[in-house]
Amino acid sequence: MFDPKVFSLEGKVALVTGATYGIGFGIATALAKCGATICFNDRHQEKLDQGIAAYKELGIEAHGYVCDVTDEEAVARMVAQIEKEVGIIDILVNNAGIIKRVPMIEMSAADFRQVVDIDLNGPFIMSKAVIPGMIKKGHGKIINICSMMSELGRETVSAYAAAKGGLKMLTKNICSEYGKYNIQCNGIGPGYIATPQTAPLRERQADGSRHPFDSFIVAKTPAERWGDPEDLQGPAVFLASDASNFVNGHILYVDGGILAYIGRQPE
Ligand code: NAP
Ligand code: GCO
Repeated sequence: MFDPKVFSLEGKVALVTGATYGIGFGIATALAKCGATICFNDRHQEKLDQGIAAYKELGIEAHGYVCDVTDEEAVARMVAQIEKEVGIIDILVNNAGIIKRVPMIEMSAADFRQVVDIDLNGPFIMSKAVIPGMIKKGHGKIINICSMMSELGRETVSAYAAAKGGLKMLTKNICSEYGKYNIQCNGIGPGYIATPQTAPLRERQADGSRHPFDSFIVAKTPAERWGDPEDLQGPAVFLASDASNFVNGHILYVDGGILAYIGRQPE
C-alpha cells in the first residue's frame, strides 16, 4: 500500500547552500515544512542574520553558518560543526551560485574561473565533505541546482553554461560512484525564475514597458510566465524524500516547458 509519509522529511537534517533568499530560501522552507531541520550558509554574517530572521518569521528555527562554498577548509569546519550541533547531514542542496553576463571574448580568465569555482567546484567541495557522513548513516540525498544552461547556450553566459553543464555531469558521476551506498544525487534544472540573480533581466524600461529579455522569456516559456522559487519546492521535496529512492543521476527540469518548446512561430 502506498504511504504518503514517504514524502515526509521528519527527523532529517538538510543543508541548503546560499539559502538566505531566492531559490535556496524557497527550497529550504519547503524542506522545513515537511519536517527537516534546516542548516544554511552565507558568505556574510549580516545576510546570515537576515536569513535567520526570515526563517523565524515563517516559524522555522534554521541553523546558519558563515561559509564560502569554495573554501575547502571552511566547508569541512562547517560540516563538522553541523554534525556536532545538529546531526549528520541527510540532505545536501547545492544551491549557491553566481552568474556573470559578459561576451566570452571580453571575459577575463579570472572572472570565468570565479564562476566555475562557485558554481562547479563549490558543489564538488560540499559533496565531498558530506558524503562520508552519508555513507556512515547508510543513506543520503544530494540535489544540485543546475540550469537551462546545463543544456543550452546563449550570448554572454559562457562561464555559467560551462559550470552548469559540468554540474549536470558531476551529478551523474556522484550517482555512479556512490549509488551503492544508498546515496541519490539528482539535479533540478530551474527555468527562468524571478530572483535577485535574474532581476537585471526583468527591469522595467524607462517607458514602463517590459525588458526585451523579459518578453523573450515569457514568449519562450509554454507556461507564459517566469517561475517563482515556490515552483521548485515540490520537486525539491520529492528529490529529498524517500519517494525518490530509486531516482538517481537524473536532472529534473522545472522550466514551465522551455526545453520542450521550439519557440513561437512567426505571426
Ligand atoms: P541569487 O538570488 O543570486 O542567490 C544566490 C545565493 O548564493 C545567495 O544566497 C548568495 O549568497 C549565495 N552564494 C553565492 N556565492 C556563494 C559562495 N561562494 N558561498 C556561499 N554562498 C554563495 O540566485 P538564485 O536565482 O536564487 O539562484 C540560486 C541557484 O539557482 C544558483 O545556483 C543559480 O545559478 C541557480 N539557478 C537560478 C535560476 C534563476 O532563474 N534564478 C535558474 C536556474 C538556476 P551571498 O552572495 O549573500 O553570499
Ligand atoms: C541568464 C540567466 C540564466 C538563468 C537560469 C536559467 O542570464 O540567461 O540568468 O542563466 O538564471 O540559470 O535556467
